[in-house]
Parts: sequence; C-alpha cells; structure tokens
Amino acid sequence: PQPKYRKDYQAPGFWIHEVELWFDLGADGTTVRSSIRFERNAAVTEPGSPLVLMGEELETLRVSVDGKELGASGWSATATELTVRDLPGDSFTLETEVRIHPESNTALSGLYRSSGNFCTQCEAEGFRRITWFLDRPDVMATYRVTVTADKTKYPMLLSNGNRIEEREEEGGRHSVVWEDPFKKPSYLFALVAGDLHCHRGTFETMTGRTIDLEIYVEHKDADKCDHALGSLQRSMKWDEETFGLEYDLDLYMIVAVSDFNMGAMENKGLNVFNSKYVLARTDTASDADFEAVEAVIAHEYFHNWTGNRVTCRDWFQLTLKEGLTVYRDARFTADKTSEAVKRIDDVQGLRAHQFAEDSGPMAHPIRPEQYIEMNNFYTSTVYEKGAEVIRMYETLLGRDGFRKGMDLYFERHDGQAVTCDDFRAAMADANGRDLDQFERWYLQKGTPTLKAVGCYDEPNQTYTLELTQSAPENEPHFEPTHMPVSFGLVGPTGADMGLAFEGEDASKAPTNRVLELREMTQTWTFHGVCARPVPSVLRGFSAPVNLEMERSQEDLAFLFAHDSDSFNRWDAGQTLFKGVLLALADRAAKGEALTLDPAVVEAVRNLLNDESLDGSLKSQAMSLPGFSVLSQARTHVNPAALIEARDFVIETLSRELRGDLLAQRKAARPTGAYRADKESIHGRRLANAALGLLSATGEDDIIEMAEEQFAAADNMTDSQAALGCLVQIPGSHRTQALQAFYERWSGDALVMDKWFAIQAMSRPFDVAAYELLRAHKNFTMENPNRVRSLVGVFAMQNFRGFHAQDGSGYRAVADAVLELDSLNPQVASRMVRALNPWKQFAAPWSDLMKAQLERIREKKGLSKDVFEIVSSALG
Ligand code: B3K
Ligand code: ZN
Repeated sequence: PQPKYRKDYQAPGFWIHEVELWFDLGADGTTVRSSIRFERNAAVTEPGSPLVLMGEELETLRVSVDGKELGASGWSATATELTVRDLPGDSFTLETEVRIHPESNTALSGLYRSSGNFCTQCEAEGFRRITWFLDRPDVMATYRVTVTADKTKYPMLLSNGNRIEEREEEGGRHSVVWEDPFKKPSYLFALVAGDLHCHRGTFETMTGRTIDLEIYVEHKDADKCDHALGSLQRSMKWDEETFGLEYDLDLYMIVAVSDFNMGAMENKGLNVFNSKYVLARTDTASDADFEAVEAVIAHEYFHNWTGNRVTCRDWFQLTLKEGLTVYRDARFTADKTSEAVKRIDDVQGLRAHQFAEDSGPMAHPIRPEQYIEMNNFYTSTVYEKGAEVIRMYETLLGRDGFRKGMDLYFERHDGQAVTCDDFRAAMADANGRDLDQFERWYLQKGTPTLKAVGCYDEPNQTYTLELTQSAPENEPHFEPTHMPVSFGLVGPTGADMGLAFEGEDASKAPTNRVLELREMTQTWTFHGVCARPVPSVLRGFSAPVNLEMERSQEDLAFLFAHDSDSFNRWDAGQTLFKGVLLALADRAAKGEALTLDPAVVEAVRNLLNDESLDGSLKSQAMSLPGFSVLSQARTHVNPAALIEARDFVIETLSRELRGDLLAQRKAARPTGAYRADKESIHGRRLANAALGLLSATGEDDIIEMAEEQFAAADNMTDSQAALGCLVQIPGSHRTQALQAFYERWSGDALVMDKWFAIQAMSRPFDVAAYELLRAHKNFTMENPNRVRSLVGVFAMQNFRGFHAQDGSGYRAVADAVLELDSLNPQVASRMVRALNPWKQFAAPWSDLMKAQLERIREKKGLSKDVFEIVSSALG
C-alpha cells in the first residue's frame, strides 16, 4: 500500500452540490441507489476528462447520466474506483445502483448490523463502502435520503436532518424520507434502522427555539438514558454560554449501539454512540463512567460547530476538529466537576499514552505529513496533544482573546472545509498577534524538553530563571517553538511571591506570569525577591513538554505540600515518586535490597491529612507514576525490575500509612443511600483509592473489608472498586466475588466488559488465565468492547502478564491480532500497538516482542491498517 502525503493536496476535480439516496434494506443484501449532481471544477480538471469516484466492496448494478443508462463502454469499475467517461458536459446528474452486504460486514465501517439493527460509521472513509462517491471532506453537499425496510423489524428509520415524509409500502414495508439542509461532507452521513426505544426530551435555545432531543437505545436499556439526556442538555446550554454557539436543526438524535469501533460519532443531527457512552444507571455504571458519558456526549455535541459547520479540508487536518473539540469538552468537564482534578487526570493520560506514542515508532506531528490508512491517525497525538496545542492559544491569548479568535473563525469559515492554518490565522488576526512561529507545534513531532535553571541572588534580591527548549530525540529538524511557560515563585511560608520585573514593585506584582519562550534559551530576572524561593515552573502544565529541572527532594516535598497551583502541587509528588521508583528499579535489576526513604512516606501522609484538599485530589496525590511513564524514562527497560520497584513502594506505603488510610476511608465514605453530588463523588474516589492501597498487602482484615463493601454496595463505583481489590490476591474470596458478579450481571454486556477487564488487569492474571477467558462463552472477537476489555487490557495494562519473560504474553496478543485482522482491521490495528515500544526494552523482551511483530507482518493479505503499524514499528 502507498502512503498519501499532505503536500500533495489538490482540490477535487468535481464539486457535488446535491445528493439523493434510496436505501432498500434487506436481510440478505441492501441496495443503494444514488442521484448526485456534479459540477466540474475547471481549476483542476480539463473539460472532457472522466469522473473518477471512490468505492469499496460495491457490486455495481447500474450507472446512468442525466437519465440515460450507460452501456459497458460508458463506465468501468475496479475494486476501488468507478470511472465514468462520455460525460454530457461540465454539470450533470449521475445515478448509480449498488448492492452491499451489511449483514456480513464485521469491519464495522460503512453500513453494518449490530444487535439486529442497521447502523453506519463513515468517518474517515466508510461512505465509499455504501455508494460510489467523492468520499473526501472538502466535498460538501446537501442530502435527501429515503430509507425503506420491513416495518415490524425496523419501525425506526433514521438519517440526518429533518424527517419530512413517512409512507407505507407494499409487503409490510415502510419508507421514511430525511432531508439535511446543511451542506456536509460524506463522513457525516448516517443511517440507522431498527426496533429501538426512544427516550425524549427538549431543549430551549438562547433564541427561544425548541429542539427535540431523542435518545435511541435497545428496549432493555430504556431505564439507562436519563443521564445521557441531561448531559446533552447541559452541553447545549454550556456551548451557548461559553462560546455563543446555538444548535441549528430542530432535532438532535443519539443512537446507542453495542458494536462500535470507537467511542462515538458526530454525524449531523444523528450521533451514533458506543452504548458504553450513553447507558448509565447507578448500579451498572461507576462515577467515572457517568463522567465519561457526559464528556463524550458533550464532545460529539460540540462537534456540531467545530467539525460539522466548519470541517476539515483534508484528513491531514484532523486535529483542526479533534484537538479543538477535545479542548472544548475538557473545559466543559472542568466547569462541571473540578478544574484541578480534570487537569491532573488529563495530563496523567497524556503522559502515559501520548508521550509514549510520540517517542515510539508511530510518532507524528499533530498534523501528520503522511498516512497509509487514515483510521490509524485517530491517535492521542492528534486528539490529546492537539487539545494541548489549542490550550496553548488560550494560555497565550487569554480566555477573552481565545473567544475572539473563535468568533472570527466561525465568521470567516462557517460552511467551509478548512485547515489548521486557517484556525491559527483567525486566532492571530482577532488578537493582532503574530503566531507564525506557533505553526511549529503542527510541524514537529516528539515531545520537546524544557530545561529550567533558577538562581537566587540574595544580596541583590533577584531571582533569575533560565529556560531552554530542546529537540525531542526523534525530531532532527527541530526549531524553537513558541511556548507559554506559566511560572511562580513560592516563598518560605508556602505563599506565592510577587513577580516583579526591573522597576516594578514586588508587593503589587502578579504572583503568576506566563513567560513566552521563543528562542532556544531565554532568561528572566525578577526583582524584590526577599527570601530564597522555590520555583514553580510550567504551572497547570502550560505546554506539552518534558520539564527537566534539578530539584532537591526537600524542594519537591515543599511544593507537594504548598504550591498554590494544584497541578504543580500534584506534579511535584509525581517527580518525587518517579525519582524514587527509577532508582529502586535500577537496584532491583541488580538484585539489590530495596528500601524507601521515610521522607517520602511522610510527604504522602501530609497530603492525606491536608483538609484543604478534596478526596479526588488526595487520591490523585497518592497514585504513583505508572508503568508507561516510568519506562519512558529509561532505555533497555527491565519490566520485571520496574514492576518489583513499584510493588515494593505500594506495599511499603500500604503498611506505613495503614492507620491514616483506614481513617481517611472511614471519613470519606458517603453515608446513606447513593448520591451523585460532587462531595460524594470525591468521597468515593478517596475511600476506594485508600481501600486499593490498603489491600496491596493482602491482609485478612482488609480482604474482609472489601468483601463487606462488595456485598453491601448499592452502586457500581463501590462494587467495582471492591471487586478490583478482591481479585488482586488468589483465594476463595477472589473466585467467589467473580462468580457472584458474573451471576448478577451476565445479562448486561457493559458490566460484563468490566468483569473481563477487572480480571485481565489483576495481578494473578497470567497467560493461562487469559486463555481461559479467551475461551469463555461470553467472549467474542466480533465485539470491539469485549476485545478491548480482555485483549486490550491484558496487553496495555497488565504488565506482569504481557511482559512474561518467556514471551507467552506477546504471543497471545499477536494471535489475537492475526485473528482480528481478518474480522476487523481497525480494532486489530489498535491492539497491535502494544508491541510498538519493543526497542525500549532490554533483552530478552525486545527480541521476543520483535519476533511477534515479524510474525504478524508475514501474514498473507494483511490489512493496510495493521501493515502500516507493524511496518513502522519494524522500520
Ligand atoms: N470523529 C469520531 C472519530 C471517528 C474515528 C474514525 N476511525 C469521533 C470523535 O472524535 O468525536
Ligand atoms: Zn471528536
């Protein structure tokens, strides 16, 4: 397969203005008839040159132009292209009729079946699996769609826009006609047909229009829709209040399906969701699930403006809509929950996943330069680093400046397909700022390093900060970025000091400044600094970089106890733990005895007992850096030594802090019936984190405590947390709890995913246990959620089992990838990435991982999805 390059962009040879589609849905094949109005783009193609459309797995039945059927010489089709010659002029109507097979579509792209219903997934290039088309995002058209199907089996027939007609057809069939007045690219097309429950609500917009809201789920899930509806209403309100953006159609539909390759899809007026991000009832979904549902609903809703009204010119620009929309949903969640907690959760995820990707074989700029399979580039780099880049605009321009930039972006580009440069220009022009250098965030891959050196000059009472940015190892063409560095000085009492430049009065100066680093190295000097301060650099994680700074354990502990910036306060703890863990891992690798500095235990104890912190912040403060973050800091990683060091610290903290943890758990656990207010959520988070840490030593009384919580829980948060503790230690408590959970929930797919995942990430879960679950009657390779909860969790969260020294973990995952490759390449290509970091590991692990990648590469007929990942990993 050949890559496509960003530099090769060319406008389409034809424009499409109007599309009309007729679907005849059947149990054994579906026919799709299309009527498309084309107009030649004279700037790109010569008059008389043929029309070439894209398609995949289409059986072409008929082709006609302007009502005249074309004979065999008028058109020709290959597996991926339809060429139409003899065009009557530069504008014409093309009609085609094709036959497709949703009933045997296991790739879940295009039109497919899920739980007996029909649904679609077209982003990025799935529409071409439905009909011949110019399936690229810069071709935008209005659509009119007629869906015909059996009325008893498929009473609901949905598509984008407004329902304009319904009629009965012969033979117990019926048709519904939909019209979407907004021009859209084909990737936003959607169709759903099925027997579904509809949960209804409304929203009154800021201009007084009433929007109908409809959430469609399987009948058995009718009582799990309230939270999704509320989330949608809150999102709609928030976008009006925060960005002045109002919904445009009169109807907004969300459909939950159980077989879905990713989280959800923002199709115009008809979102299709993984049921995981819709269904929520307190006994089946945890607090974290509730928050995720709300965040994903918000994300897809926000796409209506950032993605749909203004879309991407080409797929290289994906971060234009995704980075921006992730940024928007993060702000929404921060507003609805806690800004500090959300920021810490996000950066933790960014470092674990995006930083790892950015230093591995799949490293790419947020705006990639090339791809073989676009679906491979829905990455944490495009999404999460993309959102960090958007956040930097806000840090540089301020909230108001950012809003001005957004307003100008919509004023200029509503209804268009545009580029990341257009967005940057709007931000620059609306604020009269030069953001040329800022483009480097879109051009360069890898995580830059930011080095900070501070110097306190006591006689002159000045503090000088020198900041240096340097190239990531994998970016040979690095040039300095425009980097906002949020900064403060913490005085001896723990209070912030004034940051006065020369001639300013330190007592009136701000205590936090955004320093704009544009050169490789720059220095700033602050005056009137009356005592030796401790610097707090990169507050709020103001840029996606690796901060390097020599700091004593005392200074880190001091910041951990006092920094007014809650992110940096948490991060000081992480830096402290990371140093300790890496040093211990080095000792473990040499077979030396491990000891933990009591000062580290005391630092955690202080945090736990700091009553100014909420329960979520406390639980974040005691979570140690994970396997991914630790292994990124080393070359030739010995996974066994890393795991040993981490276990040792966790067990030591568990023993030393036992009394504090028991007290914290007791105080934090909400009493009485389940409530979902902020206080109770923080309380459960702390209580369950405490229980988790306590259970690390496997003592009987803690096991009993977990059993009690498991038996009494009236909500999934507590039930899942208790089960998570009980499965860590082998014994009858483990098997009994798993059995009880299974018996209660075997009929609920999303809860069963948890049952698989909790086991797959547990300590005693080795390859033998994996194989047993792999053969379990509730396991199937055809459901992506189930695959992720067993194969995905084992490969990406169970470091013990996956990195087994005999290579059996790698082999098991490679087996799954090979099997999935034929069924569902998109899911296979996610799973195979677990093997990507092979070069980082010491022998024998690296060789064993590599051997499995090579084995996969050898498979005949490997999908291009998996081919691209494996060949970059081995390349
Ligand atoms: N835009 C979709 C993702 C589509 C993935 C295609 N493989 C969901 C989202 O980001 O909102
Ligand atoms: Zn998105």
